[in-house]
Amino acid sequence: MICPSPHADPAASRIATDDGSVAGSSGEQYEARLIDLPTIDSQTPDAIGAITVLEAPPFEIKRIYWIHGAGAGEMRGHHAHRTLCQILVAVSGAFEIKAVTDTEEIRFTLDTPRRGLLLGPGLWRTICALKENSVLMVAASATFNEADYIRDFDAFLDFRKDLREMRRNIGGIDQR
Ligand code: T46
Repeated sequence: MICPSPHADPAASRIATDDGSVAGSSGEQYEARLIDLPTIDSQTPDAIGAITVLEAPPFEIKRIYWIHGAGAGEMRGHHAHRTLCQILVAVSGAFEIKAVTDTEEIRFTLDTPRRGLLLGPGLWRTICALKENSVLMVAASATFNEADYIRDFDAFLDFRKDLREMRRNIGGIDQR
């Protein structure tokens, strides 16, 4: 299943490594990384399946929602968030997530409930279901607020530019 790219792929497009490290080719660090979630597999013949735990995430969870009912190849997202942090988990099926900056696109595949994708603010994202009836659970740092969305790609590029300038102005402490 190939998910269509919402924008022309930036030249530096790359696929996230399995350990989730996502330093871009420009050296920029993104708040987008895969995290292995502790999983307890059944140890006895009478127990079923496994339990995966999302515990003490790096932000306080204010909202949990799940995306379901998408057909294979169908896409959502096409926006960025100004401040929202999220952890995405494909609790069933599989998704491709693209996180886009002004210079790069990083692709993640979520195909196990044992792993989550931590997505910070300031990243344009698209999500694409890779299988029919996949379910994506999202834990978010804030309640729903439309004002936190950037839904226009040019406005997103302006936002990234401002962010970059702000970071430069604070003395290069944070080079992300
Ligand atoms: C994201 C990707 C991964 C609400 O009223 N409350 C909610 O909590 C949510 C999440 C959505 N909505 C409404 C707002 C829109 O009218 O539902 C409609 C679709 O929401 P959104 O544009 O956020 O849907 P997606 O699937 O494009 O994006 C979602 C997340 O919202 C978003 O933060 O990063 O999944």
